Amino acid sequence: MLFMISMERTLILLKPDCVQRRLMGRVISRLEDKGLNFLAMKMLQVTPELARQHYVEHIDKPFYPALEGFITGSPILAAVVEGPEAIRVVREMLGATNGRNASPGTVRGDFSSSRQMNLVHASDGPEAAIREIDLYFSKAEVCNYEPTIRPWLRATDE
Ligand code: FUP
Repeated sequence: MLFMISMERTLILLKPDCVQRRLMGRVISRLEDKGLNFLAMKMLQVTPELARQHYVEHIDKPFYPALEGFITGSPILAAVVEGPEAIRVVREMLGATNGRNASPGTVRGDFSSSRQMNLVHASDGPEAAIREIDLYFSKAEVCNYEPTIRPWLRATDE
């Protein structure tokens, strides 16, 4: 049967450390090399209000003030990425939250030695993905297209 694997969209943020360390291209290349499809992308500076909306479940945690200072301190790149099971696949490509615990071969395992400065955010589930994509992008900013290379990325039943 066609389309048994769920096509998903996820929000990724290349955080201030990723931008400042000139790692954007390498992270984007890893996701493109995997066969994921970029549907939207923009740079912005996160405001304290947007930070509070994004990290709403962490607002009362002791580390929140430092996290807000970090995420609002310098520009980020936000993007929407699509692919089969993209939410899980991207999270696994990033590795554990703390770069010091992340496996070699993952983005954080290869490039981060920090819990806070872990380079990239990715949505952790389908509801978070919808909520977060909506926080950063209008409907008109998300391009809906089928990549022409599609037949060479996966079999027709996946
Ligand atoms: P993740 O789902 O991997 O983004 O991680 P969490 O939702 O657990 O945490 C959100 C962000 O808070 C992470 F990017 C790292 C940061 N953080 C800290 O700065 N200090 C902590 O003690 C825990 C998390």
